[in-house]
Order: sequence, then structure tokens, then C-alpha cells
Amino acid sequence: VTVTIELRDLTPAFGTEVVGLDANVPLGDDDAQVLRAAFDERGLLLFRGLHDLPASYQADLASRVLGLVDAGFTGSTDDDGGGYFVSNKRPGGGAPYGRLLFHSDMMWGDHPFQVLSLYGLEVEQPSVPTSFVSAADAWDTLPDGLRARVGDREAIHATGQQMRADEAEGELLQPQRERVQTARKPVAWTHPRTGRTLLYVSQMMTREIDGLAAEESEALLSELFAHLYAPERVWSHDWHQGDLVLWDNLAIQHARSDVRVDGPVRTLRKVIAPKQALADRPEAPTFAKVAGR
Ligand SMILES: O=C(O)CCC(=O)C(=O)O
Ligand SMILES: [Fe+2]
Repeated sequence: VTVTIELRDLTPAFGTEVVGLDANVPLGDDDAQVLRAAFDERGLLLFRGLHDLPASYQADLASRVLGLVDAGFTGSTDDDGGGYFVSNKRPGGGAPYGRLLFHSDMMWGDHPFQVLSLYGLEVEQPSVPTSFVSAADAWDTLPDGLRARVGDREAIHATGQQMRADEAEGELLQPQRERVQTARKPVAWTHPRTGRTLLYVSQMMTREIDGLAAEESEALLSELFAHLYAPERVWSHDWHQGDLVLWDNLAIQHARSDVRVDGPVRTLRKVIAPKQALADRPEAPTFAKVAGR
């Protein structure tokens, strides 16, 4: 057995830093096994100092934490290995400005992808962090009274960003798609791979809890969000060039505060897995131009 990497927990509930990965050599099977187990147990893996990491290596990691050998998908159908970028500077960059409330990508689809990874390709300081919470931990720690109110209710999730009562107006990025897409899932949803129960609602994408009057639905969601996004449950990553974060897109939600187009360069290369997950995705969103952002 040749394991070359070391693991260090980032928080008690989720997240592990992986130390000692040498990305100049192909990932060995024993290291891949360790990463796969840590990914399912901890939900998020952080690597630092992976300078000049090829997109192909990022894709290989994203696939192998799922036990797949096929490379992941780098975001657009015409991608030739160059990659897809979340960027406030690159032409065509995704989510170029604004704030993103907590979400799991494609929560509005029937089969959201499983792995999301972002790599700090070009990052000037100070950089807006990405914040994370564990929906698995949130369910495990949900008070009994709230669990009983959730019961076997289902929630409706939709494209776009929901504006909640306590949101500051103006800074939320509004992704625009021609077709609104929705999905319905149990609020207490069983993770298809790990079997853990997830508190599967999000500030950004959950529209309502099915079968409740509007105010009742919003009141229950507010209580669930207060638990899910309590400050002690949030872990934020301060980006530096060469950082790679890979996470379970179903078990872990992510968010970021306001990014500005006139701010420091923030270009993160995004790779997801498995690639078939994008088959039922509608066209990519466009982003309205907002002066000064
Ligand atoms: O910019 C960020 O920190 C997160 C962007 C995001 O939501 C994503 O890449 O899915
Ligand atoms: Fe996202």
C-alpha cells in the first residue's frame, strides 16, 4: 500500500484538508481510495498550493472520488479541455458579479451532479471567499420539533435566485434562463450514494414547501434556514491561487458574498462530475449587466 497523502479535518462536522498530494505524477490507486472514502465521509476536500494544475488532473480527481475512471466535465459542451470559469474578468465567465445565496447547483433538476470543484487559477487578494454548510449535519442536528414538522413533506426548487424577506436588494445575481425549471424532492432527502439524510432546502432555489399555505411555508423555511445556516455551521474558504476545493454537491451547499467586476481578479476553474449530469440541463444562464458590478 502506497498512501502518500495525509488528511486533516477542517471542522468537526465536515471538510478535510488533503496534504502532500503531488500533482506532477498520476494519482495512485491507494491515494484514490483514501480520497474516495474521505469524500463520502467528510463531503469536502481542500488542497492548497497546487500551482499550474492541469484541468485534466482536476477532472480526474472529480471522477475518482466517485470511483469513476472517466474524466469529469468541465462545464460546456464545446469544452476542449481549456475549462469553464467562474470569473469576474474573463469574457464569458460564469457568475461574474453579485452575491449567491446558499444552494446546491442544479437543485431545480431531477439529477443534480454529484461533484463540484473549483480551482483558484488567478486570484488577487483580497478575494471573496466561498462559504459551505453540510445539509447532512444539519439534518442530524435538527431539533425534534422541526423534524416532526418536516415529516415527509416535499419542497419545490426552481431556477433563478429567490429573494427572501431578509435579503439586501440589488446585490443578488440574477441568472436568466428562457425556461424556468422546477424539481420536487423530500425535504428530508436520502443521499443517493451515501444513504445519509439531508436537509434538502436552500435559500437560493427552494420556492415553497408543498401543501402549506404561503406564509406557513415561508415560516417553516425560515426556521430551517436559521438552523442550516447558523454561523457555527458555516465554513468559509479564503481563496488563494493554487487552491482546489472539491465537494459533494448534494450534501454540501455553497454561497458567496458580493463579487464585483471592478474588484480583484477572481478566476476559479470549475469542473463537475459525472459528466452525464449535464444532459438534462437547459441552456446556460446569461447574466444581466449591472452598472458598477
Ligand atoms: O463564486 C463562488 O464562490 C461560487 C460560484 C458557484 O456557485 C458555483 O461555481 O457553482
Ligand atoms: Fe453554485
